[in-house]
Amino acid sequence: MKISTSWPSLLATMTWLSGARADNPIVQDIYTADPAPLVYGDRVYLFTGHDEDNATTYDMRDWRLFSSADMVNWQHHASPMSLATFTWASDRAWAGQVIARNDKFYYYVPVRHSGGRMAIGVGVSDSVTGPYEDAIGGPLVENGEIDPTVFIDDDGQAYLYWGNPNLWYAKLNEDMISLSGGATQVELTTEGFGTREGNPDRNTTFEEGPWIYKRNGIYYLVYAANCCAEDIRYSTGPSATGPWTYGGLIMAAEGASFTNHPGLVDFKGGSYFFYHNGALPGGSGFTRSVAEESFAYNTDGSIPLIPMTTGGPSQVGYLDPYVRQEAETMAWSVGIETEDCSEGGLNVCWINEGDYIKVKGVDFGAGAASYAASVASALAGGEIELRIGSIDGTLIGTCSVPSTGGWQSWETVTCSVEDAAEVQDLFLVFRGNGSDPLFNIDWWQFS
Ligand code: FUB
Repeated sequence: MKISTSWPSLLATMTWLSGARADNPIVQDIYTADPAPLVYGDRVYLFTGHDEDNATTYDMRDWRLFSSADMVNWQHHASPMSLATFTWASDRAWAGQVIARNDKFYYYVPVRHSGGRMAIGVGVSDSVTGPYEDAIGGPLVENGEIDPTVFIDDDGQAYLYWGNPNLWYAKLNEDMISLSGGATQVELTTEGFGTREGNPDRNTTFEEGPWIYKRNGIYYLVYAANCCAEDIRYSTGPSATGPWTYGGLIMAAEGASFTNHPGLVDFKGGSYFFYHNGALPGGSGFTRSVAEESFAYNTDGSIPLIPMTTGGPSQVGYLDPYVRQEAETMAWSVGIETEDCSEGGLNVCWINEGDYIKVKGVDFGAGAASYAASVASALAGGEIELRIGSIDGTLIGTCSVPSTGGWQSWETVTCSVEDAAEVQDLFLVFRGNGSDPLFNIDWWQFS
């Protein structure tokens, strides 16, 4: 999605972007949906669905992945899995979740069985970032319902929950790719899932998108509730199979998307709630964007009401500019896109005059003396302005980017840097002539 550089000035007039922090939604260059965060090592890996540009119905063909060590700067990764992974599936790359076990990663997703009904497939990979392969060669579950969530209890038993309009669970064998026994339908009682008004066919608030986990001895089932628009509610229980007790509203229906979808994790001492809305330009129920909020559980374990914000969480740990940073690591961007890079991973592309990338909370320490970046250009190239604080903040350096003879012909350029010390928000502001793309960037590093 090529968002015009003019849209921030339009949005600047809106109060929701007027604060110093405006890092929601997390991804600005494509539409993302159905967040599924996974804490692994010292990072949060955020798996999402992907709404195609200009979609007017669900048009979802692959899944996307982003990761962060500080909850504000997100590295974009190559797509970990797509519909093509499941040769038996035709469409609807919908809401999934990844879990780690047996030194592997398992990605449970709903897709439509070719010519048939919705089913749940499972991808497997040796690496959290994928690529994921079809673990079975066919559906793990097929009952026309969607939105798998997966959880491994303290005793090692894994559970898969899913469903819309019903709610189901099954135990997974230790191989994570077969069921232990059959599927059980959860009885949707108003004690367990609250009362829905005005829909005699669905008298509880449960709609879809369950997210199961355990925290401090309490089992949580968070889900998209009511319809439409959906809000987010939750239930708690004494075991992974309930019985469930309705807990209340977490996030009200708001934000220009008629669906929402929860994903919750604890990371570096904080609690985080991921969801989606239609906050990007062109946003709607079919062109959604994933966002995040930090929150604190109440002392009894209940979850407070969490409003959608454009600020998002505070940063947990600063970014080190003295190690190689992928250019596709950012808190915010305007105008750029990402693509598969011949050197591996992704590179930033479709850079035009005035586009920029914001990297938040960069710890320059005593000071930086120079900047290096790996760049490529089939056309004229341009300049990378290094600015502090804002897109027109203090200029600490300017790097010239030559034509390198190809969009994947990489050269390292360097430039000197002055007045960069302590913790700063870094803006890479791209300059050049004309309307053609200027250059690509793979990575950068200060010294
Ligand atoms: O993204 C497609 C579907 O919309 C998901 O599977 C649901 O949870 C809803 O978000």
